[in-house]
This record gives sequence, C-alpha cells and structure tokens, in this order.
Amino acid sequence: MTVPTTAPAPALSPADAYHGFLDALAEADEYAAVDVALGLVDAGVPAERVLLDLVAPAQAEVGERWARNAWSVAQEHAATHISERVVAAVAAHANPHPTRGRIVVACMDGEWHALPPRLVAEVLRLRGWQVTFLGASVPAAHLVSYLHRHDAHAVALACALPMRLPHAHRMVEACRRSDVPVVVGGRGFGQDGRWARRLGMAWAPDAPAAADLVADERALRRVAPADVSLLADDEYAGLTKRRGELIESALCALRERFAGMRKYSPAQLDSTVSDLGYIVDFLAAAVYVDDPSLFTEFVEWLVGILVSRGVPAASVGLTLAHYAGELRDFPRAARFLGAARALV
Ligand code: B12
Repeated sequence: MTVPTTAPAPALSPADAYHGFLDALAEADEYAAVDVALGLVDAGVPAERVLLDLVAPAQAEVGERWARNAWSVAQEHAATHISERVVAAVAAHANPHPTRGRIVVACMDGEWHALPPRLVAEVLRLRGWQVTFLGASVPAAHLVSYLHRHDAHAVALACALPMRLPHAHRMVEACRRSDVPVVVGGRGFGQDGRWARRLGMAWAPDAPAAADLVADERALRRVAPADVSLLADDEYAGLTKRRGELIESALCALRERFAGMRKYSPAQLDSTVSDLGYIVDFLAAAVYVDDPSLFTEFVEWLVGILVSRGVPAASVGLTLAHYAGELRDFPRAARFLGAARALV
C-alpha cells in the first residue's frame, strides 16, 4: 500500500462556489453565504483560501456593481455586512492558537474600509500571529499610545483611498518613532504600491505577502527613505488651508452654470459638496506624492460614477477649470488639473 504524501485536492474550490456566494450576497441571505463558505472549509479548502479567493473577489465585485449604479448603497452595505459575518464564521471555525508575537492591524484615521484589513488580520492569525484588530479610523495618537502599552512585533496599516496618503505618511512616521516597524497595504497605495514606495513605506500587495514580510523583520525595516523634497514647496499645505474656500466658490460656479442645480434636494447638494471636497483632497494627495496619475485616475473614476448616475461629465470639467483659475499660484496643482481637464 502506498502512503499519500500530500493531502488530496478538495472536491470543491472557491471558484466553483463563487457565483452561489455572490447570489447569496445579492439576496442578502447571510445564512446561505455562511453555508457556502463553511461548506468549502468542510470540503478541505484552507480557511485562508476561502477568505482570499471567495470573500475578497466577491467584495470587489460588490464595489463594481455599486460603481455602475447597478446596486444601491443599501445593497452594498447589506452585502458588506454579510461578508463581515462570513469572515467571522470562517475565523471562528479555524480558531488557531497564537505561537508568534503580536501584530496590530488598523485603518488610517478617517478610513472606514475595515473589511480588507480584517481579511489581512485573519490570515496573519491563521499563520500563528497574535493579532489585535483595531478596526476602522484609528487616530494616530491613539495608535501610538496603544503601541506604548502593548508590546507589538509590527503594525499593519490599511488605506483604501489615495486621498488619505498624507495621513498615512504621518501615521507610519509616528509608529516608527515608537520603533515599531510598519507594513502598509490597500488600494490607496496604488495597484503596484508606488505611492507607498514614494513615501518610504514597506508595502504588501495582499495578505500572504504581508505575512511573509512581517516574518522577516530585517526586510520590514529595510525600506528606502521617503523622497520628501517636494513637500518643502508648501503647495500641499496651501491646498489644505484653502479647502473650504475652494469648495464654496466651486459650488457657486456650478450653481451659476447648471440651472438644474436649483432643484437639487438637500441630499443631492450634500453629495455635490462631498464630490467637490474629494476633488480638492485627491489633488492635494497627488501634489503630496508628486504624481499626476493619482489625480487623473481619480477624475476618470469620478466621471464614471457621476455619468452612471445621470450627472453630466461637463460639471467635473467646469469644476476643474474653476479650481485651475483659483490655483494659478500653485504650479504643480495647476499642471495636474490641466492633465485631468484634457481627459474630461
Ligand atoms: C465595502 C466598501 C465600503 C464600505 C466599507 C465597509 C467596511 N467595513 O469595510 C463603506 C460603505 C464604509 C465604504 C465607504 C466609502 N467608499 Co468604499 N468600497 C467598499 C468596497 C465595495 C469593498 C471593499 C472591500 O472589502 N474590498 C475587498 C478587498 C479584499 O479588496 P482590496 O481592498 O483590494 O484588498 C486587497 C489588497 O488591496 C490588500 N489589502 C487591503 N488592505 C490591506 C491592508 C494591509 C495592511 C495589507 C498589507 C494589504 C491590504 O489585501 C486585500 C486582499 O488580498 C470597495 C470596492 C472594491 N473594489 O474593493 C469600495 C471602494 C474602495 N470605495 C470607494 C469609495 C469612493 C468610497 C466612499 C468615498 C464612497 C462615498 N462617496 O461615501 C466612502 C469613503 C469612506 C471612507 N472615508 O473610508 C471606491 C474607491 C475609489 C477610489 N477612486 O479611490 C471603491 C473602489 C468603490 C468603487 N468601485 O468605486 N466603502
């Protein structure tokens, strides 16, 4: 009789279960979603693969459906809540016991995308680390005081929106002053992590890479220092100082130009003000890392979102032109606005 040297391949894979899982999210059927995920674990699929090959891609698809306006915000929220329950169920089912040091996992201040770092936290736990998950929007000062009271091997910080990069930079610097190494991740650092590198941070594309990096402390601490020479020209500080005034004047310009805006409901006005603010914040973040593509990618995304909701792309063009007029003394911001206007 021959003894098998490797475990047999499971009869089911996350790819087989994907459509059923997505249907359960669409129906807001949390029991069915949990059954699909635990069914895979029972069939021998490692818990880590269930989290990364089933829950993560399904959540990304949820985002695409929201972006196309195929799903309402309520549908997206319901699906996200179910994914959180599924992650908890899979984690409780596996229930690993820690054999390694403590990793603190947290979101940047103002960052509410807690599910992606939760997946990272569970993968680290499955690999034997003792994980403390601090969740969404952790203020830098509170994170640092937590690190002073609890001995941590490393911190994993998440950022989903590039406009939060200046906060991310300050937060990573604060952790380093406490001599705790940091790994960062999430869509906010750019697909290839280029903005993390620009700011001198150790970046991981996904949870397994983050687990490899925290296991190699020398690699984690060996990062090229940030190139912050461009911050010295004060454009970023000037933009954040003028944020309120820029939004207000852009709103007036839009009101003058688009008669339809006079009939806007308070909720529509609110989201217009938010969008005007996002434009300034993404522009400021692009100036901070000195990369126009951060801003142009955002403008392309914003136009797609607005057009799918019946708002004319011209409103974005008009706002960019307005900001360009106001920011004539900000050479880099003006150049980035010019590049984005060419796209719109
Ligand atoms: C759920 C969700 C929300 C929920 C979050 C709830 C929660 N508990 O997480 C809520 C409703 C709060 C939300 C709010 C917003 N959201 Co949202 N959201 C999403 C959504 C649909 C899913 C996020 C997710 O879980 N993805 C699945 C994960 C697994 O994928 P991932 O992020 O790529 O993660 C992988 C890697 O990046 C990496 N990774 C991720 N984090 C980390 C961390 C570390 C330390 C490491 C090492 C690695 C790592 O590992 C992961 C797995 O391998 C995404 C769509 C999407 N495609 O992701 C939009 C999305 C991120 N949101 C978006 C936006 C715009 C917003 C809002 C601004 C919307 C609004 N107008 O209010 C707000 C901003 C709130 C804020 N200030 O943070 C946009 C961002 C677009 C852009 N240009 O930047 C997206 C992409 C939607 C879209 N298609 O347009 N959102």
